[in-house]
Amino acid sequence: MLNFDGMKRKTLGLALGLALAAGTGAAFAPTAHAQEVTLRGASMFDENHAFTKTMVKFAELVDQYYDGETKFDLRLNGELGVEKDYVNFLQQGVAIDYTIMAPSNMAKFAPSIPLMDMPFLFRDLDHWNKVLSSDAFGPLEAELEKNADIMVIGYTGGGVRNLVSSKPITNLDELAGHKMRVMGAPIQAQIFAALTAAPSAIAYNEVYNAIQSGVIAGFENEAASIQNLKFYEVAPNVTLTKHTITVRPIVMSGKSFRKLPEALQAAIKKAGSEAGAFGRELESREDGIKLQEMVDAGQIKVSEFEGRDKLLEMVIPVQDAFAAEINASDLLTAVRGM
Ligand code: MAV
Repeated sequence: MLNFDGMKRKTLGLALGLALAAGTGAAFAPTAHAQEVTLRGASMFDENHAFTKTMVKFAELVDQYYDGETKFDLRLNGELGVEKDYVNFLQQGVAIDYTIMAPSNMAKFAPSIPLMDMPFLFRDLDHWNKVLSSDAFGPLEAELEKNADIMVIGYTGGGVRNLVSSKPITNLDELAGHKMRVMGAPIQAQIFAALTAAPSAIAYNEVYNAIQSGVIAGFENEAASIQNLKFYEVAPNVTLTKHTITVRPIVMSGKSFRKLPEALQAAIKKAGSEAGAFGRELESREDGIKLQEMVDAGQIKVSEFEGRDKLLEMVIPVQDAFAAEINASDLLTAVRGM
């Protein structure tokens, strides 16, 4: 098994994620040395993606804040599946101990959590920053912990999600009936249905083929991931709907966490929060740069969406209804008012 242990191997990259340990059960595995702990993480991307870099940073910080020996076994390139698999693993306390996850991929356990990444929630990066530095999402975290035994130990994200499609979609007429993939949480489909598109929930690792074979005509995503997974090869049109600024919790299985020494638990919480800040700065700073890199490389063509303000109007009632359904109307009002 290829491990990298935090500070000890800073030149992580290439060796990562190559080995598949057959039959790995519990990810938390005390090794031959009584005190040594191995924590397994998972990334859908390679070592260049902000999520992977954030998890590497997390490992370095834990190593810095904890005196004992901790090994980090971070599997890359979707070797352990995609987020909708990770959420099951974390809930059951098997296969992985920590990862970074879209709230909308945790909806099956905690119906309220997708409010965090509901499209058109944030006005701009300042608003997003303000909300993430408050404890506004505390009740949503609590439901996740109670229902799924999954702990939020930090927040990363900061990518802007746009429409990504095989043909240009630049106004409401072109959006009408547009077959597009959305994440699994019902609110995601409801929002895009309200915009008159034809959304369907498809697993992330099936999106590329679904577009290539014409089952769908596009999806929506942020620059870091479009670039990392080369979605531009099948969907070279990016329309700046800017409908989401991503919120991506760094999450850990409660079952794994409780097995750890107290001092390591404390180090993990501190490291999670700081790695989150690192990741937010990184991805939000790189977002526009990555979009431009893809333009310059002739990989994508970027268009504005005519009448973007109209979209906002169309989704407000859907956002309100969702918040009411999960008893979070006050929370939504508070977030909007920040
Ligand atoms: C991007 O790769 C990330 O935001 C990731 O967290 C999501 O799961 C993914 O998109 C997706 O759309 O499913």
